[in-house]
Amino acid sequence: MARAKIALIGSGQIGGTLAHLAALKELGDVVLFDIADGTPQGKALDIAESAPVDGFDAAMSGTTDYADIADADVCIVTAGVARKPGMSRDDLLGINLKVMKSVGEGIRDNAPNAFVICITNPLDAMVWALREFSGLPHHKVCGMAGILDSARFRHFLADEFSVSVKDVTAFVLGGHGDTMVPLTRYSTVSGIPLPDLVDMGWTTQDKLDAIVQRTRDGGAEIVGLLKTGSAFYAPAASAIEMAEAYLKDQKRVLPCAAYVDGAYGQSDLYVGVPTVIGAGGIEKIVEIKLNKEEQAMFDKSVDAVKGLVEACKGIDGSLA
Ligand code: A3D
Repeated sequence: MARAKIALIGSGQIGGTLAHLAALKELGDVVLFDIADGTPQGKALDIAESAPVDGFDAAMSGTTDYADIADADVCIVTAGVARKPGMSRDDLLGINLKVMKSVGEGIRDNAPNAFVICITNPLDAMVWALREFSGLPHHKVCGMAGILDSARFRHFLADEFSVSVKDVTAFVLGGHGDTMVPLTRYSTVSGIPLPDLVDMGWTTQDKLDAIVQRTRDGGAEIVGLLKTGSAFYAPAASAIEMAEAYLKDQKRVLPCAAYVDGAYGQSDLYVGVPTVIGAGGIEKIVEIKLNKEEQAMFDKSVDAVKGLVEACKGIDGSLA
């Protein structure tokens, strides 16, 4: 059977890391695309030259021509600009919306059967716009954020409890922004929910609240440290988990920005929800029962996403 083809649209910090991870995991042949001529070609060659050392079989190439992503099985989109200190994700909207238009059209014309994972910020609005511009089916276009936000939450919790990250599960819902909703009730250590762990004296409610807030601010914390850009190792690892679930039909239950039309009382919107990812793309949206407080937080997050989508429509009349 031929190898899968993975197109990475955007070959910056995340794009390069995605290429390296996809190669190490032998998920398929990788095509790096970027408008900055030389960057995708240079990164592709550099990673290809690591293959004899690491022992992976995956062809790597770099391009500035959309024709080279033809018939890709997966497209992961990181094209655009990233945050600098002091910027919010929403500040990127105007610039990255234009980028989503060219990327969406490039995918539509060259890889219309791909499973598309958007990472470009502000995530929930950009994945919505990318879907509109590409015209691909909604279940084949999604956004990466929930896995990253959950991973950050899991890391902080494992650190607090001095247990392995492998035994910590976490659930984060809603938009990828300051209003994201880390759900403590559905987050566990080996099945023991966080509120029970507070009762057991493993941590205090105050410490747990601080960890929830640190999770919400997780992206800004890295931006503040790096000063020149935003996180890229954990975002890339998270998107690779989604691509692998699709390519290997793993039916993984993963939180991601998915098209919601009916579930959670929402319609015609991309927002972070638990999903099942397999060969059919987003095969299912898992609708969990939220309590009043959680529902209120989710609604607030949805409102923030809706505001950004409206702003997109205001900027580009073809989206209205
Ligand atoms: P960066 O290293 O700047 O790479 C972006 C790349 O996109 C650059 O190489 C640009 O040349 C390229 N580019 C710009 N315009 C186009 C275009 N029209 N077509 C093709 N390529 C283009 O950024 P990065 O890799 O660090 O981040 C990429 C995006 O991911 C940014 O928007 C970040 O805000 C976002 N991001 C999202 C998350 C989420 O969890 C959702 C996390 C971290 C970063």
